[in-house]
Amino acid sequence: MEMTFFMIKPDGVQRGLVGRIIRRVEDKGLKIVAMKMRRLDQATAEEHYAEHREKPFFKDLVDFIISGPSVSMVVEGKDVISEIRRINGATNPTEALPGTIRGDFGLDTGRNMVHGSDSPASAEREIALHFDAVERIDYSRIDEAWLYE
Ligand code: IDP
Ligand code: MG
Repeated sequence: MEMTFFMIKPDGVQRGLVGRIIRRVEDKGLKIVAMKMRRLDQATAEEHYAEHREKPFFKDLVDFIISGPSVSMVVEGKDVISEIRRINGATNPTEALPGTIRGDFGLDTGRNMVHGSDSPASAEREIALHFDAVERIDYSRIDEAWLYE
């Protein structure tokens, strides 16, 4: 089964959307196998967004992501990397379709509430950056036999 790194950014926490966002992940049948709330430190935030280091928005992005608590998860399921990105919606919330998190709750690219890994290589890198292996719980969900054929 595939795994991805999923994060509710500080705006999602401040706006009281944590429960509603997690609900969308659970409703889809995707399994949360690790979860924690913390405030990211500067070095971890810069490493997380390393691919954007040269972009003009990099400093604002890092400042924002460390500005308050965020909720990080490892999520597991069939095609979970692309499924989470579909649930998140397009990067710019004004282009994200209704029914997606960004489409339903956001208006600004710099305040788009959620992060999801964009490839298997990113997922592996981001999971290792944010979680120790012992923080991931290997368990079965009772609905799995009815979710997958
Ligand atoms: P993604 O989160 O949909 O994968 P990326 O292109 O990887 O989008 O960008 C990472 C994050 O950087 C975005 O989620 C958004 O918060 C921020 N970002 C991306 N492009 C811009 C921009 O043009 N202005 C401000 N912030 C941006
Ligand atoms: Mg990205």
